[in-house]
Amino acid sequence: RRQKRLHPGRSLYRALLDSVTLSDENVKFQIIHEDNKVLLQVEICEIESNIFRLKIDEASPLRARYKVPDVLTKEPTTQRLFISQKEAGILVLSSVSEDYKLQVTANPFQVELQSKGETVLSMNSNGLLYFEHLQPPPSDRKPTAENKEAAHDSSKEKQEDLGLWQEKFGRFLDIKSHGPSSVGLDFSLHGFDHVYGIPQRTEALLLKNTSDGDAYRLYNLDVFGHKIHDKIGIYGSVPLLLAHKPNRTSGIFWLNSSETLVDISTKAVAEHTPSGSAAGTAKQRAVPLTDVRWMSESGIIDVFLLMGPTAFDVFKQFAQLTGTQALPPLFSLGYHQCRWNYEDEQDVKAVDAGFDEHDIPYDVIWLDIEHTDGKRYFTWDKEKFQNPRKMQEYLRKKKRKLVVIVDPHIKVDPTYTLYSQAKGKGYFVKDRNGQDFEGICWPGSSCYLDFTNPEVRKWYADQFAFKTYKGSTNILFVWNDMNEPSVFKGAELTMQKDAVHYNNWEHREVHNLYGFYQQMATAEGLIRRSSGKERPFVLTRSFFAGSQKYGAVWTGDNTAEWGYLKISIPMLLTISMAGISFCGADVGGFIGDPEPELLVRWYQAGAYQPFFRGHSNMESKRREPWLFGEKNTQIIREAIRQRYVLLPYLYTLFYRAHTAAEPVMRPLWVEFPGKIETFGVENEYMLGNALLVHPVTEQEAKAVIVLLPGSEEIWYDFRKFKRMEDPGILKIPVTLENIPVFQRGGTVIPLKTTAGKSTEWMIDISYELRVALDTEACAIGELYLDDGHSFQYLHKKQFLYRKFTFHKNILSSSCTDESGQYHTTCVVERVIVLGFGQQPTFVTACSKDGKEKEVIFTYDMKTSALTLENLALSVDADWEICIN
Ligand code: MIG
Repeated sequence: RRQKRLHPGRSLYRALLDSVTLSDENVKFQIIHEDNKVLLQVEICEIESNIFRLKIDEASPLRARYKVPDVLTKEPTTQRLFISQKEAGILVLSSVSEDYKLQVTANPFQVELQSKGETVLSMNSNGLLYFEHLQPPPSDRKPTAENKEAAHDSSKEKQEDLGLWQEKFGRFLDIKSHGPSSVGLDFSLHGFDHVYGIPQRTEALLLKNTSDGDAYRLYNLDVFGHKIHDKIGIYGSVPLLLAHKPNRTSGIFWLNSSETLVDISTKAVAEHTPSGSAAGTAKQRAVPLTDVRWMSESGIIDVFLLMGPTAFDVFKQFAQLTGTQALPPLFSLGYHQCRWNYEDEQDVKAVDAGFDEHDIPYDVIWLDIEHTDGKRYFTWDKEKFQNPRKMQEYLRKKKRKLVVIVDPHIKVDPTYTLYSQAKGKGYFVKDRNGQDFEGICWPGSSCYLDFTNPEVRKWYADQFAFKTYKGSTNILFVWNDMNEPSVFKGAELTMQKDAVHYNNWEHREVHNLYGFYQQMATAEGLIRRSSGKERPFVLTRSFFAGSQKYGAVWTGDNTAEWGYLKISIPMLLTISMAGISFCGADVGGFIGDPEPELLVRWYQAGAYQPFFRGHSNMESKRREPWLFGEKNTQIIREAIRQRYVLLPYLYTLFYRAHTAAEPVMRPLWVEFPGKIETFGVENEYMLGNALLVHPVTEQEAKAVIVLLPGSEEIWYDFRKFKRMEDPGILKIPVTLENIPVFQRGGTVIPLKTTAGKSTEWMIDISYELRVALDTEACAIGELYLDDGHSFQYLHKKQFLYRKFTFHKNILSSSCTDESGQYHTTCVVERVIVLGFGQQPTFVTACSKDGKEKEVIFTYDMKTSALTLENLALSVDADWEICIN
């Protein structure tokens, strides 16, 4: 409300260019507000690989302002900027390469960022830089003339209006003991009218103009039964916005963990382009411009400008700052069966047996809050789970895993060790009076662990040690829920902003980090219980920038309705673009009962999404995949089996996400950055660079309208192998059996030749390579392989990273990364070449040692698919297949 009183116009901030200092790390200068005369310190630096950072803090604050810790993986490596011009109120800074220039205008203060002469973005050009300096509370002020005025300002009426020192929210009173401290800044993105990002909400892929309504909000909240198409933030926040135009992608990363609002407005502006003629006449054309205004409740301004220029560069730049996706253990890419709740040991065994009985693969069964002794996490209900270790041994023999829920609220109960220990050590978040903050959650009265404290995180991590966590084994992994944090009967169902954390920071400063820290501590705990050997799996509901380092996220409590299936695609794409590749939505919809058709369609979509878990609410009917009649069981079985067959490709994509920050699931425009028709597509997506997936999200659909982009591309039906006529917009008939999936010409996809009961049952199953030829009859692809669960790939370089190239009718297998070694007896059994021009006469396979053998093949004239069988070529060796 206070910031919104500042309207676009001439900024009252002026840069004091005399104060400029330049070092290897940064350029610093001060700016002053013409009215209140408060000095702010501006720091600009260039970070290697086309990132610029702008920081604004008070020059001499009354007390330190909150600066988000632990999100950046390290202090970024800076590059020296040069002053290339300093005169008449203008300061121009150049990067070493001279590709980028930052032009600082003194009065009013503005910064413009140019790339090779092209203005990409400017800051404070709408004059919306806003910075509330810290002040002593009105009661402490000496009655000077100026302060009298200030005291008058904070008269009761004004206070209630603007909430400077306290604010009411319903029946809640937020006391702001440090007073107003909000910050804000505007950015103009030149030439851009497509913007994306800033999860999490149930919204479209493209961010909309907010001028006629609410701003986008980043404030982690537990919104049960959230509506579709709402700008309010739900469980997680990543303050990263992406902007795209045909020749450029840029990103703005606003590093602030307090409640944040983002206003967006796109318009067309006239641009003068000097013509070449000597007369110097200027042409005018309308170009788009997007204004983005960020406003945060507190903290400092610390913003990273990710200059791309490609989308993949922006993803890398963001990962350079916040880390890449953790490499998941392979089992966690299988199918997960969850429910609130699987009742007891018998229930777990029965569900497990059901999968085998119905020949449906799955990897993990989940236990929700009811498995505990009265919602005391790290314990078991003694009646229902009398022998949790034995139950886990049973699952282990079946080569399956268990995930249990561990929430951040701790039951107030002096006989509960976790509570009494934490209480004794002072590990809970405090209320504004210094008492342990108590809220209501599942266990009733609860305290909340202060995960912002590193000592608490260490202690918490230790709780996962096998000897401490009774009844846990190394097949048990963890699910962190309710970590926004959710506080029943709290303001907006969360913690009061005036609660107090480690180092006396108020909750308002750290709110959006709470879930991030819990998942960090949990992942650390799972790593530590294995003495650093095993990869953790932790699913979290709340998240922040950088959560990708610790595991997976899901989209929370969706509803079993078609609209939620549909919106899950843009939601997952948005989370993926914000660095978190390992994401998924509850298959079937958490709330309510899906009709069988919806459930089937959801399984078919989920099978081609990164995190694949069926889940359902307590009140909903049982929903195991075999409960909906023979035909539906058959279709769901097939969808899940397709997922398992696809795992080698998916795991390879995760390796790319882990090492090169490429999102596993990505919007079409990322792969086709020059094709404007893809920019808003959100009903289909790319899985890696090779598969285009178009889930069916309409009831009783007989056909879907698919966009196959790229006039120079060839697309193949992934199941029927046939080449699609021409790219463009196609009407594709559908049946309930399948959703449309297409392979892009020019790619090779590694698959397993069949599915098994779980990922661990599939280790020895042979591979198939799906080679889809492009217009030049070429294709390339990769396969990444390791033990699937440990850190040996990292510490001992025990992995295989293979490359498959199809060129001039030769398919060759070679090594992509010689530094890695991993032995497998697994073979490539089958190769299918899609779009092969004519029936070959003979085909041979030769290994590097010169052994040659003839290959059995079949050629299908109708589809032009060439199938090579019984190959038995080692996965870990070089070889060639020659087609004549
Ligand atoms: O508000 O633990 O989103 O997946 O089953 C309900 C019970 C609390 C919310 C999670 C949901 C989970 C449920 N939890």
